[in-house]
Amino acid sequence: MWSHFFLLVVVTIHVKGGEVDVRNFTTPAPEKVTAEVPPAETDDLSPTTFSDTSPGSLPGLLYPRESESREIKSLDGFWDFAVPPSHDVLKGHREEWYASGLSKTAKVMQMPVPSSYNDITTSRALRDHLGPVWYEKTFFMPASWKNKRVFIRFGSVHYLAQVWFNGQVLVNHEIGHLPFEAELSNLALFGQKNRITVAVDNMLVKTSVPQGRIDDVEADNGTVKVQSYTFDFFNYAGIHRPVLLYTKPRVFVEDITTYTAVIADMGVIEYHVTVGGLNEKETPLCQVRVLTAANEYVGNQPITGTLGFVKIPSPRLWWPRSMSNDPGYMYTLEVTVSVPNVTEADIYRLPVGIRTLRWTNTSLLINERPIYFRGFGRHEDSAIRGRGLDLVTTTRDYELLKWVGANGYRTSHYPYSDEVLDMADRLGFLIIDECPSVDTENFSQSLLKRHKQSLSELIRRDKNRPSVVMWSIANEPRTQLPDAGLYFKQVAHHTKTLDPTRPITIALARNVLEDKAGQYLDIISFNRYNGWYSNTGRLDMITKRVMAEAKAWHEKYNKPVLMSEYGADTMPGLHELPEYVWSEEYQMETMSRHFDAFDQLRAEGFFIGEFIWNFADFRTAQTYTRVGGNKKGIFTRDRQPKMVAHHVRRRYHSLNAEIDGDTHHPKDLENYVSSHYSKCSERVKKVDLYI
Ligand SMILES: *[C@@H]1O[C@H](CO)[C@@H](O)[C@H](O)[C@H]1NC(C)=O
Ligand SMILES: *[C@@H]1O[C@H](CO)[C@@H](O)[C@H](O)[C@H]1NC(C)=O
Ligand SMILES: *[C@@H]1O[C@H](CO)[C@@H](O)[C@H](O)[C@H]1NC(C)=O
Ligand SMILES: *[C@@H]1O[C@H](CO)[C@@H](O)[C@H](O)[C@H]1NC(C)=O
Ligand SMILES: CC(=O)N[C@H]1CO[C@H](CO)[C@@H](O)[C@@H]1O
Repeated sequence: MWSHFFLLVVVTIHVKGGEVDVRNFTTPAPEKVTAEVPPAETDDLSPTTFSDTSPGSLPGLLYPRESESREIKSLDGFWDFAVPPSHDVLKGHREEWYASGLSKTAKVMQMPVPSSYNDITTSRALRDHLGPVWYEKTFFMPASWKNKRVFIRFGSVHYLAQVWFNGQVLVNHEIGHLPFEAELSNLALFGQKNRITVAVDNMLVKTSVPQGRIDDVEADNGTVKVQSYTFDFFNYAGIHRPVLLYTKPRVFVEDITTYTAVIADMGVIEYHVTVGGLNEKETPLCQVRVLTAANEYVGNQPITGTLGFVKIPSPRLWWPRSMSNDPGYMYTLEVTVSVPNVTEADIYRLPVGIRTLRWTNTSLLINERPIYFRGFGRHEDSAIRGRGLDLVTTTRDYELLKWVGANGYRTSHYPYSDEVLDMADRLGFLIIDECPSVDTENFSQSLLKRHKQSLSELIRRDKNRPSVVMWSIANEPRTQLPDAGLYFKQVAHHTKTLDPTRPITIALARNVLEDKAGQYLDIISFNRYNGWYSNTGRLDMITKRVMAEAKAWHEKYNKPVLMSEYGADTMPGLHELPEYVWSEEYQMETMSRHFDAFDQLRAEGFFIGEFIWNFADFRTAQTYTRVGGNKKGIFTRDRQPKMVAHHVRRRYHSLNAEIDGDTHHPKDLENYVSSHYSKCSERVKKVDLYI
């Protein structure tokens, strides 16, 4: 069965420990799709199966950083690319396209990496392709790397990746948006050409994260497989993030975990270093020092030991934007490991921000000051590139986030790239870091296993980031379903076991009364579209409903509440008075009615933030409710402001001044009208504008 084939790819590789039996792929997908049938009897979520096993420690996966002991070579650029025909998607596997060079067996084109492959060509078949596509790159492995350990690291391949190196199975990875790596040392041809082949499969089924379904549908030329999913963004696929080769010495810094604290006027960085590559009976020497942002050592002597504390008198704390004149201050933790007189020293430099985080039933505090979030849900999405990392778009997005006065965002609906989060750390944005579970339903053990795995990999990657102040363990799951309580209890427990230092949330969307998941969270986030999906066109049915719902969530769970999504689709350039849905005026008034609710809620003491859906317009699957995609952005897809962006900007900068005492008020928030108006508007601000 189709869904079984999908699972088989992963299962077979795991079972055989690095040897894919490609004969398993030679059976073409048969007639009937049975994605709805649970693949195994263990898929039941019966209470007896509830005993959360320990999270299981993953090997470290530090971001590749150059140092005296580490070299990096990028494999980004054009790769050979081939697509099996839609009526025979397993052709590549059957013909062993990895065996002797893709261009020898298939018709290839040049495909840029990183990028999604969907929107680059003019081919409808490629945009809507379902199943594996093939990438290949040849490159020279430097002869000077012969005595090093060499790794290849993929920032993200969506959804399922199978990787061959010089024709041999290397590694496979499931779940897009998260990095993976594999060692090449024993397989590489040093000083010669090497070949890396990747099959990327975009199929989503009932037990993938996120979920989707595949149906057989009659078309003009016979039956075809059709992918559908309930989430509202296009399922872009490809090699989405950089592919890097890098070296380490034999004994190396495998992982670093840091925790920071402030005691009186003393900053403390607690660190745990895992050393990789040790032979039996070898004892590593681990030395740790801290550097300031100006690259000066703090203290005279390194601290020795794989576990320890670095004390920093009068530390410069990591603050979010608007809460400090110097947001995003980062120290560097310099870790050196070696087996003395035996191995070359490995040096790894990890950026670290010193901050504290604490939460109560009504607030989330950073450095003992309460946070009020003002920002967005976003997407990694741009024209032509799809979900591929694009540093130009990344930089533009942060420029716009600064311009509009936001202090944070949620990485809806999957983990964003390392590069994007590095900038959040440095610029002082607050991040709610979300795993790729969207619209979660049909709970099963196989789904739970992958869902937990996505959180393990997410936390392994982002645990040291000061910008990450919350884990979002799902978006809009069906928390009213009978198994939802049991399911999310386990996901929450898993997450808290991996990281007890950050609060967890879910962007909830079911009714307060029927929800079964909120009890396991630290903070309640909710998505609601008053005036849009409900009571469309009724601007007079927003403010009180938002307030009532936020209060109901707080009353039910006695936890801090934030509104994680609200908004209205808007066609840029469409103006209409009085306000009519899809017009710029309607979007602006929808926001205003929410702002009113938020200000009243803030006075209640438990309401901790407002996130507009969405930062920018983005691509979705084709449907009659979407014009070129979702248009709820306050910026267009090419990152220009809609009318409402100026309105939001005035609010966010006002909040920065009012709540955080931010003195960097932009001079151009208001355009000059007349001196009479300026005096008037001072008075107007104090009265109800909606009369
Ligand atoms: C979940 O199950 C329902 C009912 O069987 C089905 O309609 C729906 O498509 C399933 N969702 C997924 C993602 O498989
Ligand atoms: C129809 O499908 C067959 C294989 O099933 C394929 O060979 C043929 O090219 C298809 N025709 C069109 C017009 O797509
Ligand atoms: C390493 O070598 C130096 C000089 O050869 C020697 O002084 C030192 O004791 C050695 N250290 C260890 C741990 O063997
Ligand atoms: C927070 O809420 C919990 C559960 O509702 C309650 O037991 C606890 O006393 C509350 N804490 C405070 C400080 O109000
Ligand atoms: C997991 C699985 O079904 N593996 C099968 C792969 O194919 C060989 C024969 O070609 C079977 O023996 C395995 O059981």
